[in-house]
This record gives sequence, C-alpha cells and structure tokens, in this order.
Amino acid sequence: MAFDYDEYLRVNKMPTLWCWGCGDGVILKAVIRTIDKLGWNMDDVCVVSGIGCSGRFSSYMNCNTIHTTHGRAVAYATGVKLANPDKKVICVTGDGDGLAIGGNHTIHGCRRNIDINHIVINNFIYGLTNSQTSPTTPQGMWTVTMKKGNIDPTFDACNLAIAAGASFVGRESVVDPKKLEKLFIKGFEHKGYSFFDIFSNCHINLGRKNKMNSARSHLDWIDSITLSKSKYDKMEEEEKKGLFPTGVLKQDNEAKEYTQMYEKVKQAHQNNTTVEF
Ligand SMILES: Cc1ncc(C[n+]2csc(CCOP(=O)(O)OP(=O)(O)O)c2C)c(N)n1
Repeated sequence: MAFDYDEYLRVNKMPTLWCWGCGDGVILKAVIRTIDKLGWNMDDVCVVSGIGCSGRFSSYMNCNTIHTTHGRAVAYATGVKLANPDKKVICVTGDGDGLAIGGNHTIHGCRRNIDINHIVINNFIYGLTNSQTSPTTPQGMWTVTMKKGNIDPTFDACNLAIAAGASFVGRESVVDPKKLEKLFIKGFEHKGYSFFDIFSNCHINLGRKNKMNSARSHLDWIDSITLSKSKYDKMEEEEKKGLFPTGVLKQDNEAKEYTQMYEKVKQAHQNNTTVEF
C-alpha cells in the first residue's frame, strides 16, 4: 500500500510554495517517513524553522510548529526542548539561516549538546531572497551579490558542528532519499544535538546562472561533489578538495545531554544538594 503522507501534512497548505523540482520536498518526505518509522506521535513533535524557502517546512507539517525569525530557529528550539524535555524537537534552517545570521546559535546548540535534531537544508545560496551568496556557496559561482563569481571560501558545516561539540553529525543529499531517511533515523534516535547537513538543489536561484538550470543537472552536480565517508577517508588530501563526505561523520553516545544536566541542576537547587558532573 502506498505511504499515506496526508496524515503528517497540513493538506490545506498543499501544494507547497517551493519551486517545481525543489529538493526541499524530498527532505520533507524523508522527515515524515522517519517519524512514521520511529512511531513518533505528531502531538509529541515540534518543528521549528526560520525564514527562507527552508523556513516553509514548519508550515507544512501537521504537528506543533513554530515558524520563527531568520537565524533564530535554534534559539527557539532550545527553549522548546528545555521546557519539554520529553518531546521531540526538529529544527530546520537554511544554510544562510543556520550558518550565517544564525551561525552563532548553531555553534552553541552544538556546544550544549541539547537533544535537538537540526537539519540544515543546504542549497548553497539564499534561495528565498533571490540568490545572495551564502556561507556554503562554492567559490567561483555566480550570485547576485558576487556577479563575477563568489570569492569567499566554501564553508563545511559538518566540520563546524563536529568542532563545536555536536554529538551526532551527518551529511546526505536529496539525490538519494533512501540514504537520507537512513541518516535521519540514526540521528533522530540519537540523544544529543544531531546535526544534518543536507545538500538540496536550487536550480532556479543558484542553478540558472551556473549552468545547472534543471533539477536534473543540479542533482548531477551534487552527486559529483559527494561520496561516502569510507571512500573519502581513503583519498589523498589533494584529491579531497571540493568534495564532501556523506553518511554519519560523528556519533558520540557518551557525551552529556543538556536537558539531562539541567534536570540535575533543578534537583540540586530544590534539594539544596550539589550536581555530580
Ligand atoms: C533579520 C532578517 N534579515 C534578513 C531577512 C531577509 N531574508 C529572508 S530569507 C533570507 C535568506 C534565506 O536563505 P537561506 O537561509 O539559505 O534559506 P533558503 O531560502 O535558501 O532556504 C534572508 C536574507 C530577514 N527575513 N530577516
């Protein structure tokens, strides 16, 4: 029997506002299938998103949602999780949203290792506002703010998340929805900050001026810059340039989770005892 997405969607909001062939819908479906596989009740799920094409994510999911300001989704998600430690929090940002204006929140979410599932929909551009350079725009690509080609070095979001202390870090792309779902299942089950760098296509606002003006050609480009971590690890440093490993890049099941630590602090205050670290 075909999977029934309607149960998880606000069907009155369909069709989405995303462009035809946009990868964001692939990520939405993968999240829904993950929630279904894990048997999560939608009443226990809160999706928090910022502003951008990626920010539309929360509008479409039929659960508790917050569509908040640009760059602040992690801060809101942190508040939701602290107040409701037994609930499931999914935070969705764009690459601009989560790594530029909201980069600071992302760093500290990772550092605290609070149990949030943070999906960065990385389409390498400011999509909604029509093609400004983002922290992940590849060098040399046309953007509306760098029409002769982007001069900023490319940012690897997973390296940042690993260094900042996220206890689960993974990358996949919309090219392979099955792998995406597998990664989400592992990360959503993980207790701690789960950071996902998910490559998505924006053939309209990035691709059309960079010789990838169809979803297909944009996906081919994503495919050409990604490879499994096991293959990547075997390569010489020189060969790795411009390539991104996929799969689970970090998983630390021993790291202390923030809401559990916070509970200990609460108990210590109430009982006038000390916290064991
Ligand atoms: C404080 C603030 N600054 C700027 C904007 C304008 N703005 C809205 S979305 C956006 C960028 C979106 O890019 P990204 O986060 O990469 O998401 P995408 O649209 O590509 O999914 C900007 C700059 C805003 N809404 N609020």
